[in-house]
Amino acid sequence: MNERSILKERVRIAPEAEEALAGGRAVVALESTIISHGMPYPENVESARTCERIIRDEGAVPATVAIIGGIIRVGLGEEELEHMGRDSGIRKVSRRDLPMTLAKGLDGATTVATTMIGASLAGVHVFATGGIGGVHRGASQTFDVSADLTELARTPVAVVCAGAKSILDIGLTLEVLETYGVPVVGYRTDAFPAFYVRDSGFRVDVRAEDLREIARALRLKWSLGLEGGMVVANPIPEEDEMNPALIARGIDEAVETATARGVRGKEITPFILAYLHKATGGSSLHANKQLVYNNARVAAQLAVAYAEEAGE
Ligand code: PSU
Ligand code: MN
Repeated sequence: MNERSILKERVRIAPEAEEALAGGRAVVALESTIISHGMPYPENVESARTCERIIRDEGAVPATVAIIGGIIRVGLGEEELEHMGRDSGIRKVSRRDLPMTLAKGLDGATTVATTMIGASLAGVHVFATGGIGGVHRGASQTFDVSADLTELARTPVAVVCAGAKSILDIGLTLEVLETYGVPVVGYRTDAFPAFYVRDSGFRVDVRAEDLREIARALRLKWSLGLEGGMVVANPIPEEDEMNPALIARGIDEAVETATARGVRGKEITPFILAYLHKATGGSSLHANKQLVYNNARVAAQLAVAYAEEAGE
């Protein structure tokens, strides 16, 4: 089989997204790891549906990315969203897991890295998520650096996120992004956000008030052949922000517990999220949902601005 027919067979774009893309209209990618491994059922499915609705309300088409039966799907139906949220056996698939997951015909939840790959194969350039992966605390010993960062260095997708969780070493994460040439733009903020809180204590490279300016920057970046993506940092709404000291304590505890129990590799992030949801009596889950909705809304507005920019 030649490359073109493999692409056709293994990357399936939902008709609604395909039509929008063909007409130069706005499409926003969403990830599925946040569904399968980031939140409990049934809130995960509910939240995925809400994101899709928010994106439509802004005049863009949502396209949740997942791997189903060895096919990269860009845009899921109701039943598939339910399947990704309900089935607890779905593996978390990052770039390195992709070839064997496809070859074996398995299902997979896509991380930020693999969602960027799926989006880019389909021609989608804007993606909304919760937080990106990054350099883990203690990475000088463990070498645990998320493949999300290398993906941002090479794949042309803008990722709208609430920064990175402080289970990570945020300072080192920002250093690596700088080395890789990934712009980190604060949307109406000078502070790089830390997921549950609006200010990580670190600053973004540059601030933008207007999404049209970010859309223009994307257009210019890719027109000049500068490969890779962009981080659009969008802080959690003020009214949903968690108490910084409280969440910091929870995260320290979660990280300690994970280490003590020998949780490793790709299990770390899901373990810590679940631990926090329990330890905070659900308030971290509430915050998580609200920040994702906020990102979905801003990503849809950015996708609309990008479509206008690209159409000019
Ligand atoms: N941040 C969240 N929830 C998540 C993730 C990040 O708040 O579920 C997921 C994303 O899919 C991200 C992945 O790409 O965790 C990073 O995992 P790792 O650190 O194993 O690369
Ligand atoms: Mn990791």
